[in-house]
Amino acid sequence: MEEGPYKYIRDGNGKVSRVIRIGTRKSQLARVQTDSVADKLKELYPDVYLEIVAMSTIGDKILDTALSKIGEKSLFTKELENALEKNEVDLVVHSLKDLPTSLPAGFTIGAVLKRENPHDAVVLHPSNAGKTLDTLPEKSVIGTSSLRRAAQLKKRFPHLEFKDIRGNLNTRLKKLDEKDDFAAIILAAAGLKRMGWENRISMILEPEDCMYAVGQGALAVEVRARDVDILEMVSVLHDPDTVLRCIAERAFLKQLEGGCSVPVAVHTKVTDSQLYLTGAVYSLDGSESLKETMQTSIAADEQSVEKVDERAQRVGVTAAKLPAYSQDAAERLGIELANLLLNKGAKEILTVARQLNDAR
Ligand code: DPM
Repeated sequence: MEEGPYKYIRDGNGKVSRVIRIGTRKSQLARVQTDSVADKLKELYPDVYLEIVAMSTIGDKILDTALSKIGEKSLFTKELENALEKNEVDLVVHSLKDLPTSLPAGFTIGAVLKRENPHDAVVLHPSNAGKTLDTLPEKSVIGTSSLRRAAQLKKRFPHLEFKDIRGNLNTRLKKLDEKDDFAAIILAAAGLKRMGWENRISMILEPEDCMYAVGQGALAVEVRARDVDILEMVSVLHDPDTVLRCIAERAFLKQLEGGCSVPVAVHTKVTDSQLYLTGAVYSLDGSESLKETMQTSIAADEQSVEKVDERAQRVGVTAAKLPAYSQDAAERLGIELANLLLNKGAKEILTVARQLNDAR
């Protein structure tokens, strides 16, 4: 067998292959997401041996506190990164929106897969079938512990009340269906779809009502930044439009110094080589907000295709095969939009939101 930290397997003919180990959280959503990436890798690399290693994270263990209150940035990622660091696993599949805009040194996002529907969805208590957020009775309680969702929806639907709901998707649906605490809950459409629960979506929230979180709906593959073999292997999973949209969104959030505990929302689209980014910040009750849109060309000039720095990271993402020009343009767009909002007072709104949330 070969030396080194990796795991190898010898088949019946004596051929030695490296085993690629994929780390995942134990929740059903994490497993489904990891399996979908494993299936794609298996298809692309039929000779590779894949092994899935499941573990619990702090975020899975603390179920009674709102995410935004825990104040630990790498809630769902730390244990998995420790395993990556120790070569116990070679790649980890995450929801991109759970990954901080700056990863700890030594790690990078080696692939961002094609985005699912990034919007939020309403799931009604069975007794409210046929209703919408507009027609739910006065003071109906909506479950979400996302400050972003609550801020936008409070403003738009002032007759509703918002309360925290925690736990993984299975737990939340159970809390909704088996008790009478909530009239409806708000969840990402992407997660519901991946769980096979699309039939529970009663409405998808349009950007006018609720814009989505940075990176929402996209899967990310995190790897050791120095592991060029694995980086090369997973890089084919990158979806170019999704990568550019998410670089712009993450650059926006990073420049605002926001995390998962501030009410920041985005909307992006790519058409005719133009990348559009709408970004917004909100006070906790949504009464104050700042929202702007900017666009940039992401068309890479064939004549001037620069030499790509294979190791370059932008907001944690390594995409060596995508034109550096396009990635730089996307990153600049996010930074410039954030600067525009900061000039209009975004910092004050977010500082107050953070203080009020800490005092809750
Ligand atoms: C983050 C937030 C939430 C998750 C905050 C936000 C939702 C928390 C809540 C950063 N991570 O969205 O404003 O509703 O209390 C999470 C989900 C998914 C990834 C579940 C969901 C699945 C969808 C995806 C939790 N992380 O948002 O319904 O892949 O984007």
